[in-house]
Amino acid sequence: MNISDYNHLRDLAAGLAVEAGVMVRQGRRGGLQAIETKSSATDIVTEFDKASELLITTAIRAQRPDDGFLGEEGTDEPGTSGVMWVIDPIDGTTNFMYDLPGYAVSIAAQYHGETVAGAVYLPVTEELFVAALGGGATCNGAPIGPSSTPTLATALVSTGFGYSPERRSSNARRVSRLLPDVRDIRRLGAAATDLCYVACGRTDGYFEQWLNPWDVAAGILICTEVGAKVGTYRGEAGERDGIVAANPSIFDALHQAIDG
Ligand code: LIP
Repeated sequence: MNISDYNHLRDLAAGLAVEAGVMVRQGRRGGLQAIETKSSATDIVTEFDKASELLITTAIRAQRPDDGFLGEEGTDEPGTSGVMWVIDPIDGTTNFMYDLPGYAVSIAAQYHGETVAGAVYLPVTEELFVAALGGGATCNGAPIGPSSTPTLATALVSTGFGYSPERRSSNARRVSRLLPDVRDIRRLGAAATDLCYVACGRTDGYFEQWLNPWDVAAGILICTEVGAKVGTYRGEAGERDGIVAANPSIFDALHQAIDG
């Protein structure tokens, strides 16, 4: 695979992220009918999460029958081509349920485990972030880049909370340690949005534990392609590592502040 293959996968992801995003935005206007719960009473899935995943997987399968899929709403197929599509059909479903703007459709293509293309579409603001490995990243076709905020003390940092009470408490402790040392904290409600905002300089940093590949695969590539730094930090109680992303000037300070 080379850059023109990555560009092709990026364009496919981008077209479908917009198509699915427009579908869910229009559907939301008509109200929600089917809201079910998943891992906890606050972890929800709507008929539009499922319809979005179906739209995306059906369209890719028609063009690329040998590719694999990993989707938040249950699509799990290994494929045989080496390409795996990692899909969050609505990242920020709670925002979507409450008709808040921060939700996103996130689609990444991985080749033998490496993310080579990604697209994140924010249907309400109609912003499409895309990246191809080695080819940079854009928002609505324009170049983007991380902020140049020089210190943690002047940084605006976003985070997110998992769905279980224990996970929330553990991140609340981390946030309460960090809060006196930063400009302020935001909880935007969708990891894909958090990462794109770091990539375009709307926030200076972001961290969260307990994320799944579909939340972050496309957003991480969008960050790294514009020079934002992305790393991991030790999760609480030996659990899954957290993800931290930031502009290069504050990355080390933010990483140090949350890792421990
Ligand atoms: C959500 C994230 C959110 C995070 C939640 C959840 P969903 O994804 O993007 O920021 O805090 O734990 O993973 O469930 O709305 O697709």
